[in-house]
Amino acid sequence: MSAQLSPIDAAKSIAAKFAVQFVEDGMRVGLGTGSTSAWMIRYLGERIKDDGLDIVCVPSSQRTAELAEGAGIRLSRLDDVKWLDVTIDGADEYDGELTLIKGGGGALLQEKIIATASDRMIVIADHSKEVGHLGAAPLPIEVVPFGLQTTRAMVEAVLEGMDVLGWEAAVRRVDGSPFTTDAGNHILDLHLNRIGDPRRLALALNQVPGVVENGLFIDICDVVVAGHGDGRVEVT
Ligand code: ABF
Repeated sequence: MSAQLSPIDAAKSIAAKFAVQFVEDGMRVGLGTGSTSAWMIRYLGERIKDDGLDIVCVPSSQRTAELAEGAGIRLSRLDDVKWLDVTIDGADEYDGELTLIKGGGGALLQEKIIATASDRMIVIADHSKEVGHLGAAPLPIEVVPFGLQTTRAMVEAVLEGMDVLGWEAAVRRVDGSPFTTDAGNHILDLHLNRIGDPRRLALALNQVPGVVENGLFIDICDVVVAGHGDGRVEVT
């Protein structure tokens, strides 16, 4: 690890380095998206090169596919491998039950598909992502482009009946235009401040017709590897 890394980057890097030790020869591995996953991809590439690790990986986004190809990682499609042994991915927040908010990077739909299609999901994060209650980070939801503003209004109406402290659904924009996901959809960022009942909220959001998926990962994550800036790693 380079000496000039910030404490946050050092924490992400050490978590990623620790987690790639869980990957064994012959495994089918889901690759997450984001800056912590970028470290993981780099370390997996090193294990392939240095230890002769023989694995096949499914990327959760186009960005990750490009990084993995650059690291010399063999890629496949989920439909070709059908099931994964393990997925390693980052998160925006995690709580004591290992419930997650994901999707800050806009890849939540494919991330959720590969994590759910895995025997094991390992989250890698800097320890500051741990929270007592989810919701300080915005909760992203992926929505179809058709009727975007109508869907947004329907989502806000759902939020008013939920145990949350904020009710705003904001269209994520890049250079003034709605952000578009790899699947051609848009993202609404829900500013909720505190999510009292993640399970009820996740179910209610997915009932809105234009909503494809929400960024709450419930009963999906098995292990969190949290890194600290001083090189310590905690496994939960
Ligand atoms: C992805 O990357 C997302 O689901 C999550 O939003 C984000 C975590 O970002 P980072 O690793 O850059 O902190 O895993």
